Amino acid sequence: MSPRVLTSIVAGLPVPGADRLADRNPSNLDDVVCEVELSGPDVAHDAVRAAQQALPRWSGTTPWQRAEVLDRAGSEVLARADELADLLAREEGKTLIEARGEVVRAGQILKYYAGSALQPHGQALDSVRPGVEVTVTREPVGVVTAITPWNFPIAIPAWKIAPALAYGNTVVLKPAELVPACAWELVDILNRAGLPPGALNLVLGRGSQVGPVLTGSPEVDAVTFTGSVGTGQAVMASTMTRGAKAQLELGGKNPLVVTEHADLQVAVECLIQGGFGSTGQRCTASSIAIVTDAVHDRFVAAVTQRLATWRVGDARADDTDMGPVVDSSQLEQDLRYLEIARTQGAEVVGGEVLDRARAGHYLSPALAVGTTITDTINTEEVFGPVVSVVRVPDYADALAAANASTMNLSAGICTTDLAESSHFKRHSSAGMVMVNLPTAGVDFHVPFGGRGASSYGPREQGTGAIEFFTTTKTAYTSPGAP
Ligand code: UN1
Repeated sequence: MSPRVLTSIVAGLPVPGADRLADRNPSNLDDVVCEVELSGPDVAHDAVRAAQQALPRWSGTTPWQRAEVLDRAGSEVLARADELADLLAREEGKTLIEARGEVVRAGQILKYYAGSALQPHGQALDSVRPGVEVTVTREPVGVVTAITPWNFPIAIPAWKIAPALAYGNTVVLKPAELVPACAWELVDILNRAGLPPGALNLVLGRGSQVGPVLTGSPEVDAVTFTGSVGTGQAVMASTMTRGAKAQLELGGKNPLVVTEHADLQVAVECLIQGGFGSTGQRCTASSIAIVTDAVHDRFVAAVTQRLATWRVGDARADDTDMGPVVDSSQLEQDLRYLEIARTQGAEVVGGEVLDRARAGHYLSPALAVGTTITDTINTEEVFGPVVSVVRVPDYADALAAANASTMNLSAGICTTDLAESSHFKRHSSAGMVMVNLPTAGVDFHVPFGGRGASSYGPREQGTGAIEFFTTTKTAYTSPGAP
C-alpha cells in the first residue's frame, strides 16, 4: 500500500506542494509513515492571510461556541487515543505507553481550555477617583504563529493551539518536519470540530523556507515557539523588531539531586524515568544526577543494574522500555557528546549503537560517571538517552551545582528529609521543582516554563497561558450626572 500524502491546510482546504518528503519511522527506516507535500513561503503567506481574515469571525464567537469546539475536539482525541498513540509511536519513536500518555494529555488540554474559555477573566473595580468605574478586560492578541518541536508531536501543538483559540485568536501551526502526521491529525480534528475556515491553518514546510514569513510577517501578532536556542533567537529577532509578542521555550539542562537521605529505590526510578523516558528527548529530561558522596557509589551501582535490563527496541513492541532516537543527526549528536565526555575524563557505561531486526536509530542508554559540573556534557543540552553523574560532598554543594545551570527549566531532589526538600524548593533557580519525582512529566493546569536561557515571555499552560494569548484593555467610565 502506498503511503498517504499529507499537505498543508489553509482556510480549511488542502494545499498541494511541489516538493515531497518521506516521513520515516525511526524504529524501522523502511516504513514510510506518510509523504508530505512541502509548502514554501507563498503558502505560508496565504496561511497568515487566512488567519487574519478569519479573526473577526472567530474572535466574535461567544465563549460557549469556542468551548464547544475545543471540547468536541478533545473528545475525539480521547476516543481515538489508541490509534493516535500508534501513529505517534510510529512517527516519533516513543513507546506506545508514552505515546498514549501524550495523546491523552492533548485531549485533556483541549478540554481544560474549553472550560477556561468560559471562566471569568476580567475585573470591575472602583477607580481611585470618586465616581469613576474601571474595567479590565482581556482581548485576543490576533494572529498567532505556533512553531512546535518533534518530541511532543501532539501535546505541544495542543497546549499552544488550545489556549490561543479559547481566548479568540486565530492560528498558523508549523510543526517540525519530522512529525507532520500527528500535527495534521490534530488540525483535522479541530477543523471538523467546528472551527470556521482559516481559524487554524497548518503549514508543512521547511523552517528555513517558511519560518521567516511565519515569524516576520506584519500580520502576525504573536509567535509561540518551542525548540532550539538558535532558532529561538531568530524568532526573537524577527518579532522584537516589529513589537510582536514572543513566547519561547528553549532548552533545559535539568539536575536531579540525590542526597544520602533519599529512598534509593525512588531515586533510581526518578533518574530512569526522568533521564531515559521518551528516549531522553525532552527539554525537561533529568540529564545530570548530582549525588552526595555518602550515597554516590550505591546509587550508580543501582542505576547501572537497572539499565542492564532496560530493553531498547521498536517503539510499538510490547516488550520495549525505550524506543529509538528520532533520526540520524540526533543520534550523531548523542554520540558526539559521549565522545566529548570521555575525552574530558568520564567513564561511559552504555551508549552503544544497537542493531535490531529492522534498521532504526537505536542507542543503548548511557551513563557518564565521574563528570564535573563544568564539563561540556553538563553545560550543553544533549537531548538523548544520556545522563551524566556528578559527585559532590554534601547537600550544600549539590544545590550550588544544580543552580549552576544556565538553562534552568526543571530541577529535582530525591530526599526524605523535609528540611532539605523545603530548602531546595525555596532556593532552586529553576522554573519548576520536583521532589521525589522525575524532572520531566508535568501537569497541564499549572504554569510551565524555566528561567535563564530556558524560557522567554509569559508561561505556557494552566492559568499562565492567558497572559500570552490575550492583551488587557483598561476602560474608565464616568457615569455622568447621578
Ligand atoms: C514534560 O516533561 O512533561 O519539549 C513536558 C519539551 C517540553 C515539554 C516537556 N517543552 O520537552
